[in-house]
Amino acid sequence: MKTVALAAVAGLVLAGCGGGSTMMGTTSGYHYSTQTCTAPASLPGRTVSVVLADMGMSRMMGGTAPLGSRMLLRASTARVAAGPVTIVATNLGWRTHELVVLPLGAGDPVGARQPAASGKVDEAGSLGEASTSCRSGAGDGIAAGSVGWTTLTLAPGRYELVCNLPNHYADGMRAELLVS
Ligand SMILES: [Cu+2]
Repeated sequence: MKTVALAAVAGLVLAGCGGGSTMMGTTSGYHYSTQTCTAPASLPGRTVSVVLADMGMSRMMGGTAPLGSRMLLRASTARVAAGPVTIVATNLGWRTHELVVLPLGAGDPVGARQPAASGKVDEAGSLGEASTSCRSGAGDGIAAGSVGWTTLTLAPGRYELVCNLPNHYADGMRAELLVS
């Protein structure tokens, strides 16, 4: 079930990229790492699968990502029922990524947060994050090829799923999640 959802998201990603890349390819599309771990088969609540990826980079590129790097964050669904939700974030890119759930005010567009000089956006009001490899909860980030997850109880409202590593938000790693 989870694999099917992930494949569907990956399909979206490839379509959005205009094709030309294969699941394992690095030639012209987003990089897809070989997965080193998976989330548990049974997780509480509804599951939202999120793919984290980047392109135009290589394993040799460390440090802070420059502005203008091409990255993406895609969720398997844009809407989920209120209550317990487990967000499973799979990092298919070269770089380390993370998934933070921030509240989004009524009328606030996705992607409008202003990053500080650090390249990060304010995490005030954060509902939680998946930012550790092969485990649940917060940590130093989800390594390339790894999966992180977190279970949250979400009230109805709008949320923004973001990767808040320096410059990643500005580089496109954000998506709306509507909870109803
Ligand atoms: Cu990121």
